[in-house]
Amino acid sequence: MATDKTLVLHDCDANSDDLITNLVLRGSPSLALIGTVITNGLCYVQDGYKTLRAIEHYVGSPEVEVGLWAPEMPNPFPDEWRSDSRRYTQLPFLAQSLGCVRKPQRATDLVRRLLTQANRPVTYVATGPLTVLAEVLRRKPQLAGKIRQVVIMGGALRVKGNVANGQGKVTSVDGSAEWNVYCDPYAFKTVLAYDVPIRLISLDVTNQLPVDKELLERLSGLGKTSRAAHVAAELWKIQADRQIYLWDPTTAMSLIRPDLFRFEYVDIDVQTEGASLGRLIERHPQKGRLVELAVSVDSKRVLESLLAHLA
Ligand SMILES: [Ca+2]
Repeated sequence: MATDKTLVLHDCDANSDDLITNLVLRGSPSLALIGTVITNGLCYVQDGYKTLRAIEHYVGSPEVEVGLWAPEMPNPFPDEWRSDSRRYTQLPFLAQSLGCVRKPQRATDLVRRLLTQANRPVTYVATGPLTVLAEVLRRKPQLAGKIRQVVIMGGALRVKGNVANGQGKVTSVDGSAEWNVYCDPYAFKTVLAYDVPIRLISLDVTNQLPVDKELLERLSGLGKTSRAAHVAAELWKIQADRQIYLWDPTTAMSLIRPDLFRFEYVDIDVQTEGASLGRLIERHPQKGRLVELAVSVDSKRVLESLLAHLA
């Protein structure tokens, strides 16, 4: 493996944008994806695993090591959204590839081993709840030294959140939290306590990047010659009736094209109780945990670059 490539571990929850992000991370010449973790966030983990393997086979990508986190989350995503992962397994073009599924590993075992074995620090791209990373660091804090940066899709700092009453089992929230953090705010809090550089791609920037009709049409066009673009178009078509954004792909693009983002260093904390459970709060300098927050994005160029990666 070329030593100039950034080693990447992708910790995801296998919804459409995670699976597309996984393809982008695999395809980027500057990155080397060493493993993938799937948690029971915005998916049912076994369905998510099957789909990830089927996509891998369909696009002809080399197998990566995959670990699963099967326990339920403290604040699960709505079943209605998680059921999308069942619908992906029924996509006709993936039917043949679904036969190629091997037994997965345990997420925490995989992350621990990959970080231990890595010959240089690893970039940990988290596009779901931080449950697995929190668990790994709690048990083996010295592994923090093997992490170059944790790049997280999560939070809403200067905009409102996307967790609302009436979504699944959610009641009594004030709408300030973002789903990935809300799903396991305790894990997020735990990760903040370790000495690892953190980059946050929050709703503050992903709100500028909706998955709209024009994007789907362009992907469908590219899908005539690119299997990766075909996968992206077909996965997102399943969610065409919901307002979704390029949450996770934007997070990957912040790694591949950081020049298209403007970052600020801010001190943050996370609420772990009450109606603002999972909300991220900015603190006065040195009163919170310093993170690198993306505060603006060149959304047009991020979109073009993403499409180029999928073409
Ligand atoms: Ca996700």
